[in-house]
Amino acid sequence: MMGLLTDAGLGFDSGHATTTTTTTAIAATVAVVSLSLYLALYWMQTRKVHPDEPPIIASPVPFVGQILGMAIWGGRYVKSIGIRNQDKPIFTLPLSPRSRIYIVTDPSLAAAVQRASRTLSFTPLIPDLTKRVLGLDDATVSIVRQNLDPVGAGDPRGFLADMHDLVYTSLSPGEALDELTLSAARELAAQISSFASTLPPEKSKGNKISLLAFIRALVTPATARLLYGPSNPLTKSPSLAAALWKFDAGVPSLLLNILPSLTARKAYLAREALTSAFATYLSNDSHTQSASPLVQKRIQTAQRHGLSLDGTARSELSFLFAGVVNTATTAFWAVARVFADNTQLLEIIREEVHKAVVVHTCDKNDEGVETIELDLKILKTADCAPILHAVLRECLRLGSDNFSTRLVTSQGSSTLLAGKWFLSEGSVVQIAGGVVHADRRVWGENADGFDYKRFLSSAAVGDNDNDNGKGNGKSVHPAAFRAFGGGKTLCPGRHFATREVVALVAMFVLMFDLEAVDGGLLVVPEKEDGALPVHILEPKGGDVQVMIRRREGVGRVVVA
Ligand code: HEM
Ligand SMILES: *[C@@H]1O[C@H](CO)[C@@H](O)[C@H](O)[C@H]1NC(C)=O
Ligand SMILES: CC(=O)N[C@H]1CO[C@H](CO)[C@@H](O)[C@@H]1O
Repeated sequence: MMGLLTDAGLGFDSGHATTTTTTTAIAATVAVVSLSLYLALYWMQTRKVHPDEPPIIASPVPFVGQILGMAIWGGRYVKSIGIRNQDKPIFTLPLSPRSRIYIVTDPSLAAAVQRASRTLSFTPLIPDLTKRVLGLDDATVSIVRQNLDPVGAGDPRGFLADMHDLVYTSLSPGEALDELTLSAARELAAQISSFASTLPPEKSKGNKISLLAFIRALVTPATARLLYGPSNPLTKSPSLAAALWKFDAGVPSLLLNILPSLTARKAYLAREALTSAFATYLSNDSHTQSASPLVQKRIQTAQRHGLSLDGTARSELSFLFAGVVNTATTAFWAVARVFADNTQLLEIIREEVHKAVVVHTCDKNDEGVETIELDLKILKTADCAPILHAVLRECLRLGSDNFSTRLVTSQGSSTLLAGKWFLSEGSVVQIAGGVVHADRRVWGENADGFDYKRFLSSAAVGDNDNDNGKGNGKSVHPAAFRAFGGGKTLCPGRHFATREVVALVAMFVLMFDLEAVDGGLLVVPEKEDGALPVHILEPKGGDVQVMIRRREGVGRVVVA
């Protein structure tokens, strides 16, 4: 650069020599100063705040580069750094000389982060996150902020702590969960049966559908109905189901919070439409009386803590969102995998599911087709339906690049993570699910590919909490499966979601045949990992078109 300028200067006639020399000198000075500044910044970003701070990954563009990388490449940015640095169980991305993000990629260190829930906590981040994403007003945020982390039994409990306990208790295995699962499966069965009755008789080519949109259109109203009862906002106004997905698509932009009413306009408008529909729903007792017991208790909890109608509406919108979004997208991957596999997976699953078909009635209904009656008890755990459950877990592993986020709330020895790593107060720690899920040392050489067999361990017992199957022939660390988060933020809906998706896939394989549009097996698309991963990843390149056909002799499905 300097050379170029000097050469250019020599080209001018001698009358301008002084000016040229001055220009050259200024240019040289500017260049030297910029270079020094750059080197100083570069050096600064490589400075640890403490000798025990995790290794620093420098960016060619000091500090700003990390943010730019995340903004431009989304989840792929941190994921690719993590994969390139797998020798480091934790590393530092400096955002400024003092603020940093620590990225954890090692399962046992992830477990240590989860255990240190007092000094590495998610809860202090909730008020700001929910404010951004849900648009909570100041009064609601101040209620959300109260007593976030009660420790002893006598400590006052804030709104979030109460809600957290309520949801975890209600969705744990037991009678209430069985009831909820039953109503979910009934809703799905009713919708699937009524769709099946619109399909032309078997042997035709079938109907063309967009698979992801189709499954979302099944799961969204079904979940709204089973949680919020027959007068739920989505049944009253079906266009709101689409609004929920517009809101979903805009969550990363709402999180970034750079002029959301412009940069996330569609999501913003969708969220407001949903909020006002929820407010209308909530203000009429005859609507809420038919909601599920869990939702009725949620509404009472909100009232007890003095949430406004608007605040309660937004809180319930977030619950419906949590209940729908990941479940629907996961169901899409599971259905696609089962029908795309060329290793007889479909036959194997059909055989497995047939164990749960209690009455395969011979009394034909009006249209001369049979009714399938599913017994959910047989499907709900991996004991009886190991392959279906393994397929689901493998879809979750491959589809989840989610980060578990924690704030470092105090400095010094109390945060020497695993007795080794210094973490600076006020920084953010993220367990990078995408990196852990891609780690060959954890999952084996075929970590990139779909292999449900890795989750068919003999230890598969009960509900799915402790079964991570086998990676490299050895059993996988319990914190290595990140799709449901972990520690204090472990998803309370994981059992329910698992059962719901299993029921949905079971109904699909029993009722339908799916093919690629030009015939032959479905092709499972790549996943879109460019966006900020706030949920199970979507297919790259848009939805998948498939031909759907009713299976021979099968008319409708009901749930026992
Ligand atoms: C396949 C489906 C699902 C997946 C992959 C999933 C995943 C997750 C993850 C990763 C988190 C933790 C977020 C974090 O660490 O920051 C979470 C939280 C949560 N999930 Fe799920 N989820 C699913 C289904 C459900 C369902 C069906 C419900 C409810 C009916 C639900 C309710 C919740 C709630 C309420 C939270 C927040 C918990 C809290 O910290 O208080 N999820 N989910
Ligand atoms: C409450 O809902 C019921 C049932 O949908 C309806 O008949 C009634 O008019 C509603 N009440 C108000 C005040 O909107
Ligand atoms: C950091 C991040 O993306 N966390 C998300 C993980 O998944 C849950 C459930 O979908 C979200 O609520 C979090 O925001």
